[in-house]
Amino acid sequence: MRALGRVVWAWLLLLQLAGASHVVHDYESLEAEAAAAAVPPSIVDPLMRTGYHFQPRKNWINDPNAPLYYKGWYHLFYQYNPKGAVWGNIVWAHSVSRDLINWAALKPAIEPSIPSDKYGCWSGSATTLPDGTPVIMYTGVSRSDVNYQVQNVAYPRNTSDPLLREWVKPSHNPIIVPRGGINATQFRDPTTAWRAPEDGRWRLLIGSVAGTGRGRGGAPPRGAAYVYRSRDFRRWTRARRPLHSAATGMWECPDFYPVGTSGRRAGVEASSVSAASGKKVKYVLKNSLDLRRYDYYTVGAYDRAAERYVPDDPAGDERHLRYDYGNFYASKTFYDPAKRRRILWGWANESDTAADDVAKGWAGIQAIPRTVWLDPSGKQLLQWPIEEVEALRGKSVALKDTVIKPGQHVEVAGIQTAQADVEVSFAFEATSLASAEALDPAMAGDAQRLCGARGADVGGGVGPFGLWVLASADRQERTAVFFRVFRPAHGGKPVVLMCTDPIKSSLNPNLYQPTFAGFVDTDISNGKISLRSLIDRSVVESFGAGGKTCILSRVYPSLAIGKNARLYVFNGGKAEVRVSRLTAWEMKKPLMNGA
Ligand SMILES: *[C@@H]1O[C@H](CO)[C@@H](O)[C@H](O)[C@H]1NC(C)=O
Ligand SMILES: *[C@@H]1O[C@H](CO)[C@@H](O)[C@H](O)[C@H]1NC(C)=O
Ligand SMILES: *[C@H]1O[C@@H](CO)[C@H](O)[C@@H](O)[C@@H]1NC(C)=O
Repeated sequence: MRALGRVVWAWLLLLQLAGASHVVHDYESLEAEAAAAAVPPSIVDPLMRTGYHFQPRKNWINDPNAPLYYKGWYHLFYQYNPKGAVWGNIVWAHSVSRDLINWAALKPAIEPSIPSDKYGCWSGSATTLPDGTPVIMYTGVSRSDVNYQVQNVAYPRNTSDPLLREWVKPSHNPIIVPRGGINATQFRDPTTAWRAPEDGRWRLLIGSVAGTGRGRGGAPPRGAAYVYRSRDFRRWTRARRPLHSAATGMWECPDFYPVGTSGRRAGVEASSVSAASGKKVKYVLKNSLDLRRYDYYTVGAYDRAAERYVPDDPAGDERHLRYDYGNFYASKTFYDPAKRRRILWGWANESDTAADDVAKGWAGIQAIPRTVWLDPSGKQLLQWPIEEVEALRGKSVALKDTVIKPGQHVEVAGIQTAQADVEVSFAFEATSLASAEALDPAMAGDAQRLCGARGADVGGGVGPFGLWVLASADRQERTAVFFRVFRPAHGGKPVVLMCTDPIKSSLNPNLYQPTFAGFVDTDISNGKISLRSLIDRSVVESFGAGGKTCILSRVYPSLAIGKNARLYVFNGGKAEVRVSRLTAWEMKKPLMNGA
């Protein structure tokens, strides 16, 4: 796989040289800026580059595209700039893997080559046809002046090739164009199609806005997911009304899929569900909100006859359930037939400056793929890193039954923790819940604001307790991942907040370091809660309460790099907290696209 990677990278290098004269103006000025700016040396330290998260050897990446499984291989395509570390010149880069962890880069699968994608090959999805052939549908930009968006298809040239190295664009492209009042500049990111067994027709969604795309009276326009139907995957007609819409601005990268209601982890393939199948499912509709730059979802019902989706919670579109409360965008799921699970891929951008990215030569990673399934409550999803990532675990250390007194911290020593997988179970006396902080009603609906006001260093009652990761020996630098428990003003069950606080994560002042937070819908009355954090040099990906609340944060320490990175458990509350069990593993490096 390595040799393969090298050939491909040599090829990409050629491409880069050949295309050097077309480098966009933006990029040139950023390069000059990078040279002039004082980029802190730690930013370009190779020990800051993530190791087991998906990324190419260099350059800019964004959305994951068309994840699929074919003849023993997982495929991931993604938005990629072959010419630099900022957005532009986008092609569909292509990598293959046996296990979703070790990756080999192939040559780009889709590049601008026809009139209907001449100015851009943007995001899209794959659908497996009944004969097993995967087909990709993606957004092409066909006019440069207004970013005019249409949808194209591409098929494998050789279905005997498990690596699907070559993709052909049939001459009937584009196959969907913005007609009937659709704003052509806001019409993109087709989903995987599903086929209703009742009538044999395919359906898919395209992200857009309702009407002209202008909001009323200063409100954001209505984001919409339009349904297109086809018998032959070639002629598509739009259903009159969108599957769903809400006044949250342009919807990018919609995703729509069934989840089983049994509480089990098994995934459900969308075309296997029909009125007659007897499968007990709910549906998830996810949209990437262009205005807010986060991925929001609701759980609800799919009315097949009306071709409409109805969230279970009528206020769901405004309640803001998110896959991840940190840097996580343009995500997409696929059904993995090999292990019968649904897997979520999402893009995490950088939090440093564009000039830093140019100096580093790379920008963007994909989060560790997550298995997603419906929580037994039926109200939200659960997410957990795919089991394959555990194959990277090496040397480990453990803590057992360790009490962390109020105001104290304990170091987890004995392994390197710049790249680690940490699982911890916390416990406290249920009686200490009486000492939990009162919840300010003004912030009861806004986790991020609450955590901004009650960060890791503000003393509390029950919590803040959790981990300091990527910490320097003197703890001057540290990123806190923690919980805090609140008593609601009018009684009721305690409210649990999960936060990542990077305010002290680096001495470098030029970073975007917001506090990320989400509420955890869990019953804490038994005094127990768990946390898992995947640490990979400049990313910390955390899963609270078994995957109920997830937060991915990018951090760039200037001291806590490589062997100097430490890990601690801390307790900033008044109540004693016990670590029932903590295990931390060093993480090994997988094959990563020839890097
Ligand atoms: C198709 O792929 C198979 C498997 O990689 C290969 O043996 C065969 O030569 C390919 N056919 C063509 C026409 O490229
Ligand atoms: C289409 O959307 C763009 C925003 O991308 C907006 O500027 C433009 O006014 C819209 N066009 C029409 C006809 O409403
Ligand atoms: C990631 O970068 C930060 C800092 O530049 C921006 O504020 C975010 O909008 C951006 N996220 C996405 C999804 O583009």
